[in-house]
Amino acid sequence: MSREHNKTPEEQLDPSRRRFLNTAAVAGLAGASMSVGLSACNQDSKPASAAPAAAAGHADAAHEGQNPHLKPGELDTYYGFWSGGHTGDFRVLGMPSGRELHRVPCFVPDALVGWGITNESKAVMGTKADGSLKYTVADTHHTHASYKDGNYDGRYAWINDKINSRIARIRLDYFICDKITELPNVQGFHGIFPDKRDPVDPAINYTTRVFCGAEFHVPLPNDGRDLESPEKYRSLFSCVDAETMEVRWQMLIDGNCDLVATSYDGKLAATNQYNTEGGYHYEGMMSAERDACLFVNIARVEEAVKAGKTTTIGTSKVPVVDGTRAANPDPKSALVGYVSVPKNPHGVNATPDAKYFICAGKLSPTGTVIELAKVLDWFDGKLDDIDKAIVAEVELGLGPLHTAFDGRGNAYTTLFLDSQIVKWNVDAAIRFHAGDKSAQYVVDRLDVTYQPGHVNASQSETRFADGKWLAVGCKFSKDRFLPVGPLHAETEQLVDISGEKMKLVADHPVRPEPHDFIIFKRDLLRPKQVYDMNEFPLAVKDQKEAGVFRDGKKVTVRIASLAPAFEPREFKIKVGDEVTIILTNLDKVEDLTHGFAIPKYNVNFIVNPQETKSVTFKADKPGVFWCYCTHFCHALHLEMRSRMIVEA
Ligand code: K7E
Ligand code: CUA
Ligand code: CA
Repeated sequence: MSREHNKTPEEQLDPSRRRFLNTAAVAGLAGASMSVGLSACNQDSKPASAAPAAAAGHADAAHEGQNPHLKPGELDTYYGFWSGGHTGDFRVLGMPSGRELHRVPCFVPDALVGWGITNESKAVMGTKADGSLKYTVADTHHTHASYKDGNYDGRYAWINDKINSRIARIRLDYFICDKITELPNVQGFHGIFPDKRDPVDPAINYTTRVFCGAEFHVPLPNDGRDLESPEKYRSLFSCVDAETMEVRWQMLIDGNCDLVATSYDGKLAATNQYNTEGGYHYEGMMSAERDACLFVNIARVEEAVKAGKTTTIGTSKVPVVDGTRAANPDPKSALVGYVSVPKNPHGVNATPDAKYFICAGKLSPTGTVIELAKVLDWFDGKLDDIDKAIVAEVELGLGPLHTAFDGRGNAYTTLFLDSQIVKWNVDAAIRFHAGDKSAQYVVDRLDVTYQPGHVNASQSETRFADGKWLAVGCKFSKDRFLPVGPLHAETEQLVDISGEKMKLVADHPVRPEPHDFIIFKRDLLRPKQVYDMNEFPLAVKDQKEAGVFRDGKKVTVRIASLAPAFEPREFKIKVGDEVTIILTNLDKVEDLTHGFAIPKYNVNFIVNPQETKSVTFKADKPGVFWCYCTHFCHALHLEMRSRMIVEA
C-alpha cells in the first residue's frame, strides 16, 4: 500500500508524483480525466511552479501551529455541522477535536430518540395513508446555516436529501429537525444554500430563502410521458421559504446542477452545471469542453413570480418561471445568465470578501474565478458577454472539486485525483490570468489520504473566515485506521491553515459518507438544554394530569416521568384498543433524559427534560408488558417502570 503522505515536500510539489497514485478505484476516472480534461488546458497556462522548492522543506519554521488536542474537560472552540450521507442525519462535531457530539435524525428513523416511532417525528417525516413512513431512506450531502449580516446567526441549519428531493430544517436552539419539505417535480436535489440577505429590502439583512439545485433532468411532469425523449427532460431550481418551509417558486433550467452558492448582497444565487449537453449516459455528459455556472437574478425572478409570468407542472401549485437559455436571450430582462465553465464543474463557492464565486473544473484541472460585479454588469447591459465575468481560469491539479477560504485571500481546493489540497492565492491567479506569467498563485500543496471531496475552513462561508482550521472529507481511508472488514470509514482530516504552509494535524474516522460540512465559532450558537414545556400542546404538565382516558376503543394514556418513577405506575388497556401514549418528562434538570420502551410493541423513544412525545399503536397482544426507562437516569433507573396490562 503506498503511503502518499510520506512524500517529501519536493515530491509533493512535483506533478509527476501522480504516477505513484496507484489507487485502482479511481483509475477509470483518472484515465478519462487525463485524456479529455488535461487537453482543455493549454501548455502555457501551467501554474507558476507552485511554491519555491528551496523554501518548501523548512518553510514556516517560526510558525508553531495550533494544537487540536483537548485536555479532558476542555471544550472545543468551534461547532462542525456534518451531513450524514446515507444515514440521513445531521451530525454535530466539536472542532478542532473532531469529537462527534450529536446526531440529529432528519430523514431516516433513529432508534435512540425514537425518530420515526413517535407521532411528532412521523408528522415531520411524512406518512402514507396507513400511517407508515413515506420514506425510510435518504442521502444527505450538504448542510448550511442561516445568516445575519454575513455571519451565522444560529437560528437554523438546512440539509438536503438527494434521493427523495427533500429539504430538512434543523432548529439550532434545540438541535432538532422541525420541518421537512419535499420539492415537487425534482429528482436528485443536490446543492443547497440559504440567501444571506434580501436583494431589495435593506432592512432584511438575514436569511429568508433557501435555494435548492436539482441534479437529474426528468420528463416534466414525470408521469410516464416523454420516456424516450431525453431532449425534453429538464431540471428545476427551487426557492424555499426559510420560515414556512414552503416552496416559493421553481425555475426551469438547462443542465444538471451540483452545488449552490449565494452572494453576500442577496442579489445572486449560482449553481454549477455539469451536463449542459443534456446527455443521459456519462459519455454524453462529458462530450463538451465547457459546461456552465448559472447565475440567478433573484429580484427579477421574484418580480416575474409576482407578475404571474409563471406556469405550473403536473399537480404541483408552485409557480414555475422559465430559466432556460432559450427563454432568456436579452441580458436586460434575463432571469438567469449562463457563465461558461470547463468541464463538468464540481462545486461553486463564494469568497469571504464577497467579490467572487469559484467553480472547480473536475474533468478540467482548472479553477474558474467569476467576478460578481461583472455578472451584475451583464444583467444591467453594461457587459456584452457574460463570460467576461471570468477573471481567472488557472490550472490547479487533477480533479478539482470544492474550495474553502481563509479570509486572507487564499483558496483551498481539493484535488480528487491528485489526493491533494492546493492552496492558491485568488488575486495572484487573477493577475496570472490577466497576463502576468510571473504571478505565483499556487502557495502550497498538501497530500491528503485519500481522494478528497469537500473541504471547508473555519467560518469559510461567511464574511468572517478566520483562517484557523480546515477540514477535508476524504472519500477513501484505505490504511489510515484499524481494519474493520470491507467497509472502510472515511477520513476527515484536520489541517492547520494558520500559517503559510498547511499542516496536517489529525485524522478522524467518520461513518460514510458525510460529503459536506461547515465549521463555525461556538459563541454564535446558544443552544438550550432544557425544553420549554409550552412548545408541546399535549404536555402532561403535572403528575396529577396523568392517567388513562378512554373514548370507546380509543385510549389515551397520559404519563409523566420524574426520576425515578413513571406516573401512573401501571395502567390497563384491552386487546383491540388504539392506544396513544403521551409522555412528558417533568424533570427540569439538565442532562436528565428518560427513555420509554414497550417490549414486543416496537416502541422506544426518549424524552429530554420538559419534553413531550407521543406514540400510537394497536393493542394486539394480551399480557403484562413492562414499560421501562431505557436511558440511565438515576440510581433507581432499572426500577423505573410502568406495568402495562393488556386484557384479552
Ligand atoms: Cu457536494 Cu459529494 Cu454532493 Cu462534491 S458533492 S464531493
Ligand atoms: Cu428514567 Cu432511566
Ligand atoms: Ca458536461
